[in-house]
Order: sequence, then structure tokens, then C-alpha cells
Amino acid sequence: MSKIYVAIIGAGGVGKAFISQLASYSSRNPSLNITPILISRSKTALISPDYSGLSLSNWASDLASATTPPPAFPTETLKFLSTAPGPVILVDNTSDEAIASSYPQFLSAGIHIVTPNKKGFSSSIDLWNGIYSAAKNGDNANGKGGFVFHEASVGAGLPVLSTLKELVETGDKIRKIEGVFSGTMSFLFNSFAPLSGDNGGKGFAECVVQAKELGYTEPDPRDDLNGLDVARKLTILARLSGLAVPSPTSFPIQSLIPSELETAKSAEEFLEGLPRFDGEMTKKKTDAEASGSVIRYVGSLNVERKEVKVGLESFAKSSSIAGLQGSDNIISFYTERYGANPLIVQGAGAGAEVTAMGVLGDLIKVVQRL
Ligand code: NHO
Repeated sequence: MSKIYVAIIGAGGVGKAFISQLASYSSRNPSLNITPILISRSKTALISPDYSGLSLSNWASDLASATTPPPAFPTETLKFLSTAPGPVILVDNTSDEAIASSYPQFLSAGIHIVTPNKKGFSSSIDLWNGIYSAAKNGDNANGKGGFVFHEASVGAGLPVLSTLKELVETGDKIRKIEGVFSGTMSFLFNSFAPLSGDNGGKGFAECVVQAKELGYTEPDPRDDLNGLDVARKLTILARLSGLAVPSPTSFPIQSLIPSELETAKSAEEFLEGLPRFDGEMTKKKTDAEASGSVIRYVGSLNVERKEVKVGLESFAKSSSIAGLQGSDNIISFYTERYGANPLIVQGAGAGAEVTAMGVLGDLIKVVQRL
């Protein structure tokens, strides 16, 4: 088989785990001739200018000592990839909006894209339309466009988008999708408002600090607490369900950042001020407990009513959302076929290894279609 060229942009938590999983997949499938030609991070890159391929055994130390800057994006990168002597899969492991904005150009040039980056699929509807009108698994089925897959943009390695696509493509009607879409929010509320009702007297702010110390939150926890990450995931699910949501801020999002702390200059200043607002969250928790419920941060999409919303809701203690553990996600699909008992996908929804698995799974989908 001729070579399959792979260009990897972004070598952080997910990127590192992806490269190690790719190396193992490649050695288990030598006949595929997987040939990495670019590994880049913000300031430096490893490049194989003659397309002979980079070794994946010492890539991390090679990249650490590299001084070559990454090829300029998009022009130089597009030129390098589109002149490769065979199919190219671009793996975007960054959260860079500028890279995502260029997907239509790369797809039009026949370059395949797999990515956990939510930006391309949850920003403006124009970008979404641009991507899917250029992609071979979009409107460009008979053209020379590349394939695009982004399973890990929702629920990390959980089969959320592939399940939704199969429901839609086989003619089921999506009525409602709801669930816990953020590993960070899941951990926070499972520890602040556990089923037992007893969390050892911890206030909400203390739970946020603990989540941060355990590495669940973004470096600045406000990036989790503002709800935008969940809103982006709901935007993707809504669009795949046929609702042309214009942007991730075009529907109600309940931010858990007290308005007085929105202007805090640093994550530290924010965390210092947060305990002053513990009373409000404790009241919400005890109000829910009084009716046998617990509070959870959820997203829901009602396709029939064309409604999307993200925020805190109360759930009966017997419900599957209330019974979630650790930082797990749960996504329930209510459809015509499944009736009152939804199809449920549940499990770890955050973390480098499981996210990288979703990305590698997408790369394998492309390989199988070449
Ligand atoms: P890092 O560790 O910041 O790595 C980013 C890398 O990209 C760095 O190497 C940086 O140098 C490089 N980079 C940035 N801009 C670049 C550029 N212009 N050119 C070249 N390199 C550039 O980020 P992660 O954690 O590795 O994440 C990578 C991507 O995966 C992001 O788009 C992220 O949103 C996505 N992702 C991560 C996770 C996760 O668990 N880490 C998940 C999904 C998607 O399901 C997960 C999730 O939603 C977690 C969420 N916070 C939750 O539920 O609580």
C-alpha cells in the first residue's frame, strides 16, 4: 500500500497521548505505511521536508531540542501538505480558532482532518457550513474534498457523535438530548452535592479548589465555570440533529461565575473571592435536597421545540444523571425509536488518553475510507 501521511499540530496533553497511541497502531499495522511528516507545537516543529517520515520513537526529545519554527499557517502548511505524494491526514490537537477557521481550505485541497478541537464545529454557523460543504463526508461527496471527523469534540472517546449520526442517518427522529457534558462540572457537583447529601461540610468554593488541585479544571477554573465549554458541545449536537444554531452564545447559558468576580484579574483572585458566594450555591443544594433531588450542571437540546439550554437543574436521586460518579459524562438520546427509555452513553468524558482514543478512532475511519 502507498504511504498515508500524517501531520500532527499540537503536542500537549492530548497530542502526546495521541502520538503514543498512533505509534502503537502503526507498529500493529505496518502494511498501512503510516508516515508522520509534521509534529508541531506553538513555537517549534519537526518536519520531514522530503516526506520520508519522522521517527515516533524519540519524537518528544527531538521536539524539545528542535529550533525549527512550525510552517506558517495556513499558507506554508497547506502548500507542504498538498504537495505530499499521497493521502494526508491533518490531526489538529490544538484549541486554536485560527487553525479551525482554515479547515475548509484544507478539505477543499483533499486533505483529511481529524480533531478534538471544538472551535471549528461550534463557532459561527458559516464556518460549520464551510467545513461540511468542502468535506467528502459532507456536501462534497463526489468531489475531491477530504474527510472530516471530530468525535472527541464531545464526550472525549465516548461514541457520542457517531451514535447521533447513525440515529439520524438511519431515519430515527431525535426528540431530545440531555446530559452531563463536562468532566469538570461532573466532578464538581458529584463532590459538592453527593447522593448521600453529606459532603463533609465542604462549600462550593472548596470543591472548585479541590477539582483544580486534582487537575480536572482548566488552569483558570472560570473557563469551566462560565459554561461555554458545555455550550460548544450542545451547539455541535444541535447542528448534527438538524438545528442550525447560529453560535454557542445564541441560547441561554447559566454561568457559575458570580457577576462580582467576572472582572477578577487572575485565577487566584477569583478563587480567593469565591467563598463569599458559597451561601447562594448551598441554598440551591438544600432546596433541591428538600424535594429529594440533587443539583447537576447539564445541557439539554429539545429538537422538537428548537430549544437549547445549559445550566443547573435538579434531578431526582433515583435518576441516572444524579447517580453519576467522579468526572463521568452521561448523554441520553430520546428518539422516536427508543421511546420513553433513552439510548444512554456514559463513561469518562475527559482526560488525555480517552480523548486521544477518540482522535485515533477518527484517523482509523479515514484510513478505512482511503
Ligand atoms: P494543551 O495541553 O493546551 O495542548 C495544546 C497544544 O497545542 C500545545 O502543544 C500547544 O503548543 C499547541 N498549539 C496551540 N496553538 C498552536 C498552533 N497555532 N500551532 C501549533 N501548535 C499549537 O491542550 P489539550 O488538553 O491537549 O487539548 C487539545 C485539544 O483537545 C483542545 O482543543 C481541547 O479542547 C480538546 N479536548 C480535550 C479534552 C480533554 O479532556 N483534555 C476533551 C475534549 C477535547 O472531552 C474532553 C473535555 O471536553 C474536557 C473538558 N474540559 C471537560 O469536560 O471538563
